[in-house]
Amino acid sequence: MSRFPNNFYWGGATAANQYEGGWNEGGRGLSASDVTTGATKDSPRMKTYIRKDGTAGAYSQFGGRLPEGAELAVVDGYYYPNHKGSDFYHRYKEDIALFAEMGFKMFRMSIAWPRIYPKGIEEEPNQQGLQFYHDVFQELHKYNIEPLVTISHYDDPLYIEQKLGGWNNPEVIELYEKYCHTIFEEYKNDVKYWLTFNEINSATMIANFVPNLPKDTEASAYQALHHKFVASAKVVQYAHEHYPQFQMGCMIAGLFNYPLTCDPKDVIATQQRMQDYFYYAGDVMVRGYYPSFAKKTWKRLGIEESFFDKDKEVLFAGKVDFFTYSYYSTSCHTTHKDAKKDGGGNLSLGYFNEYIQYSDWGWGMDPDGLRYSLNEIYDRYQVPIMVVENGLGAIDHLNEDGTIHDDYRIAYLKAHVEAMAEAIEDGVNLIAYTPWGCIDLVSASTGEMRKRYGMIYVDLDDEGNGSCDRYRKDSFYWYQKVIASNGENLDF
Ligand code: BGP
Repeated sequence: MSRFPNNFYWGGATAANQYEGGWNEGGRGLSASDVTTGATKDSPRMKTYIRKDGTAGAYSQFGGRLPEGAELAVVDGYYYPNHKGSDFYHRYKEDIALFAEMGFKMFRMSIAWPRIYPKGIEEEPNQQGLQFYHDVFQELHKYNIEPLVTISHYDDPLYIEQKLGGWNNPEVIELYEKYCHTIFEEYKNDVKYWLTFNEINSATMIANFVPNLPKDTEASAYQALHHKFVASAKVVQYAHEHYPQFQMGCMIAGLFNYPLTCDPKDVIATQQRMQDYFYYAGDVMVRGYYPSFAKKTWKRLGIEESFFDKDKEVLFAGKVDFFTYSYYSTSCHTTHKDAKKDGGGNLSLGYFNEYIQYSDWGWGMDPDGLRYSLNEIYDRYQVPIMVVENGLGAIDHLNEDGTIHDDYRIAYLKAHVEAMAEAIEDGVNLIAYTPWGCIDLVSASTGEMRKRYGMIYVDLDDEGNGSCDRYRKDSFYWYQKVIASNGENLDF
């Protein structure tokens, strides 16, 4: 008998900005990822712009600034990997057939807001954009694959970010509501599971990414985050009222931390870090109110409590139905200044853990941490959980005969599937597993193609060269067996 429930959703996850492509087709508008260049793990991605005098330039997305009067723009001479992604826009039928061949029960994808409302402000939605996702959902249903749709995954319309001041402007809440009302009505018969924002808590980690971040920049990130919480709560409430068949979820970046030592100071520092980075957002979205420790953060940042309190009722009325998170790695935290830092990467910003292995991109690989985090989350929230991202970013080699032997990826995934089975035995109500980048796609942190997560290989390199053809990796056949046995046959 399987340790996974019978109706467990096995699947895979993607996001439009990294996978879909077709950036200037079908009436789609621009998003910030369209003006973001490729990079490597050691050099930051850049955003490109045109100055008032017509000259072009670029600044680092970690701490750089747009010069006065300049406008973000696509500039000749730069390469933008997200423009093409993995070309799902033209190849969705082929890809969905491959997902079906693996036995997927669920497919996580996102809708690109600028494909529906190119600038975010239009009165009427873009019909071609609406039609594209109808076609995709139809194709998924042909194979009985349940879509799990992220409404906003790193691709708000550029116009909103650039001309309206982004999420710091409370008017954006209404634009987001309009977008949601449109897609809810349009896809009410196609989509049951929705996630309002991808990794909404990443704003709370901003001080970690940007060295010497000014306090007012951090404060404004928390204010923008509050507007996202309000927007999410409003559309969750709206969905519950109008579409009782919908299940609405949150999506939190799962950076779990351990105390580096048993020094009680490390334990407390780690607890505070988990509160700030993880539970701050989870509590608002699942419990419907800010946790008690939030006040300390607001005070430190000099934001009046009334800024948050005024929306108390809205937040409480828009509690989500289920909890989802991304889980790749864990990190350690300490107050001991001489401790060794861990590998880096876009989420791994803590201290080195000698008990776990690290990937080529410096992400700690820790399947036990998945079991631990599932238990922690379920104890706290008591709602169904989905692990909607997990996986190993690694370099793969395409052999002449079209095979890809990715036993390292199988080992990673196998250990994490085992950890989930253990968590279910611990009593956790886990209902879905959609590993990240089930098909190779552009890395969010580095813009690389060579950092591959997929069970399906996409023949494209970091400069966009290649046939873009798809190949089944060894992990494809392994995952097929896992799904067919409902998580019992993990051999390879
Ligand atoms: C998460 C994002 C994804 C995805 C993943 C892997 O933070 O939600 O969009 O990209 O991380 O990260 P990366 O692509 O940087 O390896």
